[in-house]
Amino acid sequence: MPRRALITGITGQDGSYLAEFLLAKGYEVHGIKRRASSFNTGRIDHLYEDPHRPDPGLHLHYGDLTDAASLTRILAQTRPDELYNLGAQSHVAVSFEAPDYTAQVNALGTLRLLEAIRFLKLDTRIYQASTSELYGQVAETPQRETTPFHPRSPYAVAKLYAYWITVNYREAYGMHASNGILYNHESPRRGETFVTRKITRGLCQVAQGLEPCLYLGNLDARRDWGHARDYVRMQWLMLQQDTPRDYVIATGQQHSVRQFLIWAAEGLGLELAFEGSGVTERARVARITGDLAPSLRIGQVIARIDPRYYRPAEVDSLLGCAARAREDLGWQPEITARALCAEMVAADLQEARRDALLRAQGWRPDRCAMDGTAPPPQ
Ligand code: NDP
Ligand code: GDR
Repeated sequence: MPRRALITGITGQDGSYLAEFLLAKGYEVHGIKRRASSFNTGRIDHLYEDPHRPDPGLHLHYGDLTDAASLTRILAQTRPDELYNLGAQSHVAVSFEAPDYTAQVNALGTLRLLEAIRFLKLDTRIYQASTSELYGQVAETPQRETTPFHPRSPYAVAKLYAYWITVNYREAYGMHASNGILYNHESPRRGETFVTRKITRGLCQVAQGLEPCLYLGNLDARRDWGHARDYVRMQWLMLQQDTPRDYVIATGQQHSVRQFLIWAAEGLGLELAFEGSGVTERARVARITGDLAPSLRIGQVIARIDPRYYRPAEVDSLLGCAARAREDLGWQPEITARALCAEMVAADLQEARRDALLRAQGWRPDRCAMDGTAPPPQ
């Protein structure tokens, strides 16, 4: 019998890499997807087989972390050996706009899953997607599993509840439930509004003449960025241990948002010069090598600050120490932040070139793509 895994958040960045990883290991993979008014399975479409074929590896179920009935039904039907709770309202800035919903999904959604597993008496191992945002205003650097938490957003406070309810069910009911305290991890599949993807996608669009300028918030924030592919391997490893335990997962290297912007520009053959400060800071093109940015000229401003992207409470600096993961699990990240940035630029450049080509043929993005015919070239 193949092992059976259930993934919440399978349509997200991590869910898609984890599904790929588990399918390659021979798992029967089940995923929970939300009902949406348009397709939301773009990241896993390449994994999906016709469900009418005998023994498809991947099965999708409609459900929602705010809906205990759907979670209990899916758990009762699938009886998974392993549950990966990756589903979340995962955007920190958005959590200030929708704090109640964020708590419903991120905090109580986790409780609903744990309680359903307890009620159904399942012998399921549980991975909870915890986060470095728990440390928020950091008490020590680098942070490790023993560092005190000080969350700085409704997102992080909701994740704090999820962290502790996972520990509580482990201690109270002997469940095999573990928290992975993961630092930022990115990839070409990263959501377009997180800063790394916003930078790589935005700069590629600017380079291809699709947008005039990229607008960002706090360039001084520092993060410990890794690659999502490295991090899902660790999620699986945690559930293969005899004893459940919580782990920090990080690269141990820290960079600023400004540095990531500089790397992305370098990937396009651009050298940047920064001028101004605070909300007036901007980045100009100082030198161009190669032909990856055909629309740009020396002196052109390609990135500016928009204070709308500042947060009511910021997490200035995060840096993790993954010594426990290294010692217990033999885990080491393989991809550096710089290589990650290069991979993201390469993927976004391909997309921007395609869009530039379409635009040259008369396609205009100011018209709903679903309306069919594009307006005539101007
Ligand atoms: P994404 O935002 O890419 O994916 C989130 C997933 O959760 C999507 O599949 C989304 O569905 C689903 N989801 C959102 N709301 C609900 C809901 N109400 N019910 C069911 N599913 C829902 O996040 P990542 O893949 O980057 O992150 C995975 C997890 O890890 C998240 O819990 C995140 O908070 C956590 N984390 C992420 C880190 C990172 O750097 N990436 C670091 C630390 C923790 P849909 O596709 O329909 O929107
Ligand atoms: P984060 O990721 O909040 O760390 O949460 P994000 O990429 O959104 O922000 C990182 C830092 O960049 C600064 N920043 C900007 N951020 C965004 N989104 N847009 C901007 O224009 C911008 N300009 C500067 C932010 O202020 C911040 O300091 C991610 C998510 O994946 C969470 O789910 C996860 O838990 C944590 O990482 C670890």
